[in-house]
Amino acid sequence: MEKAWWKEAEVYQIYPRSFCDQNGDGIGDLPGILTKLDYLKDLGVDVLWLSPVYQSPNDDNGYDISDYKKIMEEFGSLEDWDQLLKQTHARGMRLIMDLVVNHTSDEHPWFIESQKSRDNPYRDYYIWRDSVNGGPPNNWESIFSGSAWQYDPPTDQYYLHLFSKKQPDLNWSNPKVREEIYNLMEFWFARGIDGFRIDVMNMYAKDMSFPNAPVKNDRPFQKGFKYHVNLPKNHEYLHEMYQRVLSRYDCMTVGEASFTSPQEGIKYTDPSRQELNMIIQFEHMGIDTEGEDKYISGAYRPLDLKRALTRWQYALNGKGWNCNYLSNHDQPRQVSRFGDDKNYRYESACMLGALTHTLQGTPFIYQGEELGMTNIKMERFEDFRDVELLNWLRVHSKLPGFDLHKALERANYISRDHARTPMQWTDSENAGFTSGTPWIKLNPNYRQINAREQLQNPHSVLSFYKKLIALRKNSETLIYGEFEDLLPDHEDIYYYKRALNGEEIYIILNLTDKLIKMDPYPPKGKVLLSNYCGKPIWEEGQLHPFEAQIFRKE
Ligand code: ISL
Ligand code: CA
Repeated sequence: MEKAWWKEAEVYQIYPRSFCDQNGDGIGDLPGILTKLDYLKDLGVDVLWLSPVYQSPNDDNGYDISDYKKIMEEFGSLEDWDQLLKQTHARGMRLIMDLVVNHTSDEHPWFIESQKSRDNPYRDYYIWRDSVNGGPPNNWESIFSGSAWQYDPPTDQYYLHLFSKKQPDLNWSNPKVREEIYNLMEFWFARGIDGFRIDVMNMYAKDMSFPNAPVKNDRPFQKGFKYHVNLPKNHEYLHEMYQRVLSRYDCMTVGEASFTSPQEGIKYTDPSRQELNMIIQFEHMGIDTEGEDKYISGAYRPLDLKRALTRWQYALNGKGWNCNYLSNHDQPRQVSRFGDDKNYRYESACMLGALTHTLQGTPFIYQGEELGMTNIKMERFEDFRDVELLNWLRVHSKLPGFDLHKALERANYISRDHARTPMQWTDSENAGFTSGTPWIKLNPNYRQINAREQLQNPHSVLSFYKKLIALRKNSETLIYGEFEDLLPDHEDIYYYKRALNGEEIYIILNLTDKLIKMDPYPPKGKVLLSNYCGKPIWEEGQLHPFEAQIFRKE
């Protein structure tokens, strides 16, 4: 297998708004991040991924960009950013930026022009269509609820927005739009970045005849995925982006690809196709959703998690490269979702970390994960900030049979805001995140769960993560080795092997809070890391709740 620095790297995602606030306005900022670089280096991080820091009206916290070449005022200046990059590089780390170019903000100058008249030179930068039968051009549903089309009175047409109505979709079929995008990518490469995480990169191409989506329920709008996800044209666009820009840099690219099968995933990441290095796939993020709407219901079963991950391991092996994650800024906290944040927080947080660090692929840590930060309990919908959830609520609360209590309970399980509560640095006021009032509620458990305490505690989640990161970094087998699922049908235990050049590393993970007998007994070896200090599995014969053991066969 071809070696690459981005395959060996440890990636850490920063959501700047919630990471560290230096000037006391309650909003995280670039100078705040600067003060934490030593913490990240010490953890073992190689690459920082910054969620968007560009100028934005913040309808979707920076994923709605009004100027790609400016830094959001609340976050600081371009000089602050230059300083951050310089200091990141000085510590031997790299920095990747979030490239959000499926859509812009409706406050971007291109869109403001585009809105002015049907013959404005920027009109065709976006997707405008006439009304059909007095309604929107078709029945597509926005990923953020409601119609994907917004009527704009001045020119009596609708524009397409797959996300919020303040995020109009760019028209990728227009070569001028693509030129603009390559140009802004060059701007950041010239400033010294090491790559991009590429937002919604599988929805650039749309079926430009905009057919109605198949009707699956009695709701007014329907999912149009068939016509705007993973179209052949999308691969052409990414290949062009590669040829025009990416191929000229020693950079890392990771594309975000929801609603994508492994077969499709290979196309994006197969090096011979020259598109991207890896993708953020979503299959394992959908296992606890029943039906298509994550805000309604669903339950987590460990076997579903195993099956989804194993499928991607086998499918990409030797053909593409996986990105291994269990949380990010769009997902709830992994220890609350797949672990037990009450009775076994330490054990399950460590076990889940062991999982993402021992599969084949590049591990991505989301800020606070290394502390075992948990979901927050919101008492009321007013405490949530996320546009996706609030739009959903606006649409769904009007439907017959809507149950507010149930919806709140589900939001307390799945909301994106769980990831967005401030980073818990200390046990002092506002968790050391800000001297002001945080923009979103702080999880009150920062008194117990915080970096300061964990840095001093050898038995903390943080200390375990450090060992885990170091273990992977020093093991070619854990990075490049073949993966084999040894108990694919077991309901509770994930047991797999990584092998390279005759070395075999075994990973046993108890995904549940039960005490489980191990059958068959694994081979004897040397324990490399475990979240329990008891006997190795071949002596003990059973696994404790959420136990993780990584060992080398001898
Ligand atoms: O968050 C999701 C599941 O709740 C996805 O549907 C998500 O909205 C989708 O994968 C796109 O995510 C990305 O683009 C969005 C932005 O809101 C997300 O934060 C970003 O990760 C629009 O830019
Ligand atoms: Ca600030």
